[in-house]
Amino acid sequence: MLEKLLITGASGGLGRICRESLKPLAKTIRLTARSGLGDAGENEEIVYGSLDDPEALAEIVEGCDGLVHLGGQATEAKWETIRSANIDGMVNLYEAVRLSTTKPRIVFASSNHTIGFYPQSQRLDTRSPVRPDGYYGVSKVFGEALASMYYDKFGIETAAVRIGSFAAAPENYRMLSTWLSHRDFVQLVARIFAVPVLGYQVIYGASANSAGWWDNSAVSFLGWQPQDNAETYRAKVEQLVPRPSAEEPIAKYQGGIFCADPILKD
Ligand code: 15L
Repeated sequence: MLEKLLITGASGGLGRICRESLKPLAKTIRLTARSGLGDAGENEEIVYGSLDDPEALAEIVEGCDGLVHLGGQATEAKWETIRSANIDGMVNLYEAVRLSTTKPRIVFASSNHTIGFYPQSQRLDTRSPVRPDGYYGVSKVFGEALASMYYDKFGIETAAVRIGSFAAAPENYRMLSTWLSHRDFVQLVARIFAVPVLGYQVIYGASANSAGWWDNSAVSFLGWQPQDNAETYRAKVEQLVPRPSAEEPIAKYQGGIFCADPILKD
């Protein structure tokens, strides 16, 4: 069991699920975000702070032996926003980890948008070259590279989880391939902290979807066996959502509509 597990971005959708479900992994859960965390529950600590504040981060990270990094910008945005949250913010966070006495093992919420421009007809494994679909995807590629370097140089271990579509249930045709259920994500995080040696790993964060595109066999040592399959929801999706034409980005590319995002300016 971990002594203290830090969750960044704890007020977001993924953060709220982790706040409840990751409790059994640690004696204490430390939650951080800029705001919106409410009152601390049993075995919880709340520390507000921002990824652009290295001094605050040093205090937030100190004493933690596990870290789930969900903070940062989670969709396409103008470059300044991406750079501040996902480039500078990642450097600030990894520096805080390097300089801490506890050097937590890290789960980094990377994204399928690191490989978003691959066609949906192609199956990928964790060694496939990246093909980001926007500034957001590029920033996650940077985050993965940074984590890899901090492992090789300083031995700080990271699992970069390329999350597909984290949701209670699949909501469209693409999500029949990309869906990651709440319970499968929670079980993946538990396995990442359970293995004696992690190193630096890339993992596709998707449930056991029959229509999935991603092969995690290189990280089978984690012993993660996703339980859910988006196929269970196919009939519901077919009933509720019009089928897109094969030429629409959502049906063509693994990153879906992110591939059609323009370069955003003010
Ligand atoms: C992501 O990386 C986003 O954070 C999330 O909002 C979804 O759009 C997801 O990818 C997805 O591709 O479905």
